[in-house]
Amino acid sequence: MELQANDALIIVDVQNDFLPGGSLAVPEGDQVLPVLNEYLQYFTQAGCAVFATRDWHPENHCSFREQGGPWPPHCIANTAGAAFSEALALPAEATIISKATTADRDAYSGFEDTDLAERCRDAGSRELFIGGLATDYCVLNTVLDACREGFSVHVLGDAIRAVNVEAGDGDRAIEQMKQSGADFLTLEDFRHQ
Ligand code: VGL
Ligand code: ZN
Repeated sequence: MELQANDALIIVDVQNDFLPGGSLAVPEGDQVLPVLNEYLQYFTQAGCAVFATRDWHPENHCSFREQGGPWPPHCIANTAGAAFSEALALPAEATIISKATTADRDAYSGFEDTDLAERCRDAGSRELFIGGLATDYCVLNTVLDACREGFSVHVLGDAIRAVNVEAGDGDRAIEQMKQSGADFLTLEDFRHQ
């Protein structure tokens, strides 16, 4: 894989609440950290734009169980649980995209109610490389929106993990992303060049 400077890396929701010990921990979510850090080296070396999305909910967010939603409270803006993992080597130049920031709306996709598509186009990016958490929610919906927006989408298959509320959700999400035109890569595709 030969990266071009106008390719963009999108890291989805690598926040403490989605990691082991967090309020909505994704099984093996921490396993994406060293993998994403290696990808970050390749993308920053190539001069690519890096975007990091984050779930950034108010205390009374509609997705929380006490409001009738499906999830325990998670990623409440400005709390430790909403912070990016300390173990993620995000460069200072990374652009942070906050989503689902109002009580009445949820957004699994980093493109929903944000300027992410516009920012990718402003960076001259047509090829987007996407990894993070969780495969069956925010990665899935970010990838589907990226395909709909007309980007050429590459999922970093070794840098995603699923919640799997129902067994097989992660595998079905991968199938859906492939059906929508995304292809899947791993670190092996970037090594030994
Ligand atoms: C997510 C569940 C609730 C995610 C966000 O980032 O995949 N999942 N909110
Ligand atoms: Zn959320």
